[in-house]
Amino acid sequence: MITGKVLRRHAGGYLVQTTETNTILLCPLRARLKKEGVSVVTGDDVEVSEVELGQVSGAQGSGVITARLTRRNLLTRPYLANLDQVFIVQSIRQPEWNPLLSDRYLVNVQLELDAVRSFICINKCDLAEEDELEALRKIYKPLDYEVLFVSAKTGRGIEDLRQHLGKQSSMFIGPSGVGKSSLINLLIPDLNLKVDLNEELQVGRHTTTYCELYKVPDKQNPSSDSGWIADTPGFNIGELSHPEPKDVAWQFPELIPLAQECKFSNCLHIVEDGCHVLANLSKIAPSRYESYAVIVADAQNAAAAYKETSQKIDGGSKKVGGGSTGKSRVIPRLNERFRTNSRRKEKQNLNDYRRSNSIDSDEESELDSTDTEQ
Ligand SMILES: Nc1nc2c(ncn2[C@@H]2O[C@H](COP(=O)(O)OP(=O)(O)OP(=O)(O)O)[C@@H](O)[C@H]2O)c(=O)[nH]1
Ligand SMILES: [Mg+2]
Ligand SMILES: [Zn+2]
Repeated sequence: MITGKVLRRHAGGYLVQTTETNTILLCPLRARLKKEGVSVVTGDDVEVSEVELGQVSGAQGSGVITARLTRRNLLTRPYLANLDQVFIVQSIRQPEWNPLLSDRYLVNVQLELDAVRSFICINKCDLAEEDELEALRKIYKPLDYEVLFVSAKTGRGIEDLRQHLGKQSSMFIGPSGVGKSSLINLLIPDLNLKVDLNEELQVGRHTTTYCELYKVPDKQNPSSDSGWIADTPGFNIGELSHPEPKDVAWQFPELIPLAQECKFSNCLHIVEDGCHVLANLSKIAPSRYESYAVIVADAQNAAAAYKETSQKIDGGSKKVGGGSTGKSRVIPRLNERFRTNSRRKEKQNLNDYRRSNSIDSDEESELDSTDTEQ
């Protein structure tokens, strides 16, 4: 049996690197798997058959994916499977360090990938003063997040980063233009990933457009098994799905012990009476509490907007039939303009009309109409 790792989507199939020989094969998904709705994403381990060697589009041969092996985990934004650790990459300048971004990525990764370790990797350190870097480390280190200072320009911290990558499956995640691809180019000689050539740009240009996995060589021992790193397209927090407001505090390690002492168990630590977090704000880094409050507020707004939309949809449908059997159907409600009055509505109108004109019910029986609305 041949197994391999999915590097990325390519030309109607996937590039798969075989485990034994490191051969890169272009493999479509077997039709049966498609029918069964089996999804395959970058990072998945798969079984391959019908292997034929020889140059094909961007690969050393071809094959067919016949099974997806068990997935350890799956991140949905971006789609990546089987991760051991995540490096949240931001630059200190160009674009400017943004605490909310890192905190929002941390919350998302923690919620989706329970047991996966996150690192904060600050790039373009050649553009910063040491004390501002240390100030950031002081915020995150006590929370058990390791902070790495690197520069793809000067090479600072690259070997330390390589040590941390080790033999694990890792990914770089972060906004566009922070230097994710530049760092991978330093880690893997001869790779030459496309990077943005305009160094002064304050916002990225989305140079990387798909997720791809690369093997990172171990410099000390090039023949030994190495780890994987995924380069990903930069994206902003607006593209992430919102957590439930009540789940956010559990993703802030410094809030958890304080939150246990709040008066109400459903306290969101924003305005509530008897909130132990609010009473102890001096113990939390201001940028971290600010991030927490913004993430909760955004999540609440998203939940309210969703509720409003779903109510609007409900208002546009109605239940019909079923009686006491509970087998009613939901059908769309006709727009007011196209609706004929129901018999009940007609009777009501008629009674109103009779009352206001003092007419006896027997006299006007021909005013009854039929119900044409379903
Ligand atoms: N000064 C400085 N510039 C850097 C450093 N690392 C990367 N850059 C520059 O930053 C720009 C963006 O780098 P990329 O590697 O394309 O960034 P990216 O994160 O991959 O961006 P996307 O692919 O758009 O998500 C390029 O012009 C790099 O030359 C660094 O350490 N210092
Ligand atoms: Mg890139
Ligand atoms: Zn509270």
